[in-house]
Amino acid sequence: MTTATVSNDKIPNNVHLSDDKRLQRALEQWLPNYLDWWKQMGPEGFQEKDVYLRTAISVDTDGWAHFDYVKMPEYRWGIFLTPPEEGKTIGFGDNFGQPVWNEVPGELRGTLRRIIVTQGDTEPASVEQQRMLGMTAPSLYDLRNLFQVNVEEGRHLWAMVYLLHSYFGKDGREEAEALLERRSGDPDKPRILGAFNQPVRNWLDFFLFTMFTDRDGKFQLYALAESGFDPLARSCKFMITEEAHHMFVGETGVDRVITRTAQLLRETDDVRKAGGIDLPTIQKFLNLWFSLSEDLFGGEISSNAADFFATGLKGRYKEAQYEDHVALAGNYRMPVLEGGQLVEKDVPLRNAMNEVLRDGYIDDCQRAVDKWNRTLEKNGVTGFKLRLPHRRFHRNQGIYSGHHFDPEGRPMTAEEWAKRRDEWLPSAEDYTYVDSLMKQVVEPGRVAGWVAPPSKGINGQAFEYEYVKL
Ligand code: BYC
Ligand code: FE
Ligand code: FE
Repeated sequence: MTTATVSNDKIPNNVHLSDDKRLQRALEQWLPNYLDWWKQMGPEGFQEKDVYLRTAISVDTDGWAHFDYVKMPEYRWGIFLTPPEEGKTIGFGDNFGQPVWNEVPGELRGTLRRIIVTQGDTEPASVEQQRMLGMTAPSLYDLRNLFQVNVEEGRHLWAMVYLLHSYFGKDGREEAEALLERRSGDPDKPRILGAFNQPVRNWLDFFLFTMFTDRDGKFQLYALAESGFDPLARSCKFMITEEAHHMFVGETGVDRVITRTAQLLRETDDVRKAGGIDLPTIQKFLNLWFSLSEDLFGGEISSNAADFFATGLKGRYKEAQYEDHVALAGNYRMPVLEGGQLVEKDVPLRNAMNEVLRDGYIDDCQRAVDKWNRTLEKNGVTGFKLRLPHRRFHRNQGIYSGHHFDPEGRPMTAEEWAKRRDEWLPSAEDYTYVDSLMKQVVEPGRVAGWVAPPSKGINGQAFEYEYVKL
């Protein structure tokens, strides 16, 4: 299969869409519904503006993307899968070593559809969560990055809808419609996973969301890139390429906020008075988005996860790094609550696969936090370090949900928690303050007072570049 795209197709793709007229028609029918959704729920206020965007045009490692001015509704959302590999076999589970599937095995149909729908649902959800942020962008550069993330999440939805339409017949088409009907935060038709119903009110939320929540995306996509269902594996593999920029926006976004805060701390002890975001507030937002994102890995002890692994639908992060791909032997030791006490328990490894994936995620998050702390140090802040709260802190999924723990992971009563909650998570007053800083700054080269400019622009352009033509 070639990786070239046929540029005059309505839907850019490297899957020979024009050879499958039925599928092409089905997707072309979904397209206007998608565009209606985008216009209604996509970025508010900038649909007619030219934005300097990256568009995926192939899966070649160099030259996969093209940068140019595009109006967002005219973005060419395409379908790209990494090329199939000759003789590829399933890398884990009970079917280890068997050839990968290019059709859906009948007995796995329901489970696989569910995984694809869950993955697909997060993509439009995040666009919905972020739709008002353009109104308060701290710079033209940030405005452009927001829209870049948004259009690519739109493309990720396309990637999952392609799979639903191609491999799941009528149910797949119905699921594809339903992906456009659920709404983030809507009590009657919410998005599927918790964090995707949480408001992203301001740019501090946004930077922490792209840092922590998109990073769950990275780990889930890596796990699905191992799938024995090869079209899913190949779709996710290419999605990871785009994901790197989303996490870059988050990680450097937070780094720029703390850089600015550190500058203000040289002049004053009262960062808020100087219009910055004080470090304790940043820590609380970090605690919130890290814990919400940890929940996205599901329960510590999960028969779903065991089934996904056993059947070969979802592997581990970079499965090749493990020696034993069957994982029938061995346990994962974890502290479990029994009668209010934490007791170490051995859990069969397959049932602990969510926790294994979460471990890798937490390490990756810690690496970024260490980097932020080096930024603080370099900028003369010695008395404060950011830190990840304990994995038991503020959890709403899994064995620790329904219980209370402090950021060190120590159990506490509901009364103590209620008393101290606002020390650890953003209070209404913290939100009011951070929201009050959010004023749109869009003159090229200017930046809001609560965040430092980036060290460089996008695609070799200067920070002053006119990333969005207003
Ligand atoms: N919220 O066995 P359990 C991304 C449900 S992000 C609500 O513990 P399982 C992106 C669960 O569904 C990546 N419900 O969990 C980022 C189950 O329900 P049922 C998205 C939850 O199934 C930023 C029950 O609780 N991709 O791409 O092992 C911007 C018990 O489940 C939650 C994926 O998630 C939650 N947080 O694992 C844009 C990959 N957690 O069956 C995009 C596909 C669990 O009792 N999904 N539940 O009704 C999966 O692999 C799994 O569904 C999960 C859950 C890892 C999410
Ligand atoms: Fe995505
Ligand atoms: Fe993303």
